[in-house]
Amino acid sequence: MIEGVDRTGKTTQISKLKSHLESCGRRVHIQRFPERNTVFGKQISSFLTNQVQFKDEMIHLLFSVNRWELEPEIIKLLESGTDVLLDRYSYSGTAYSRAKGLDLGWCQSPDKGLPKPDLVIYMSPKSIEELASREEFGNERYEKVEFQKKVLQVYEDELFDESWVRINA
Ligand code: DGP
Repeated sequence: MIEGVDRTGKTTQISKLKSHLESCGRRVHIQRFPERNTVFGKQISSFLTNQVQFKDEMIHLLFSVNRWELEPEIIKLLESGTDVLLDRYSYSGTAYSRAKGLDLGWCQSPDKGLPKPDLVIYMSPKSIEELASREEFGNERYEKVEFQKKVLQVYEDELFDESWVRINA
């Protein structure tokens, strides 16, 4: 699983990891979250592009439901021997909602029971200001410097665990 704030290069790094694992002979599938092409993913996409409004609690639950929507598929892939690389997962769910002030335990609860990752790769930025200068920053709802700083703080202070692999983003 790869985690981190917006524009840290998660998607680029995970596709490089996929190529590497495939060159070692493994079968690999990337699952990106949010997965926008599902029933609930479409609602999330409309929210992120500011076409609809949802209460903080509602969008939090929708993101979690989106992970549950894909859970059977992820289990099936794992059982068939395919490596599943997740581009964001439950930690994103907590980081973004916690940054809005929702309770930590409440944020974690709806994801309880989802498959756990074997490894968390965390993309660690030098500063949010540097990320904000990257291409396409600012296109979606959460891409605001002050908000991203809060999300980063949650990753660093409340979620980061010694078992995670920290990569200089
Ligand atoms: P991405 O496709 O990785 O750029 O993610 C889209 C946006 O949604 C990004 O600003 C991060 C945010 N996001 C991703 N997962 C979650 C989640 O589970 N909950 C919340 N509230 N936001 C999320």
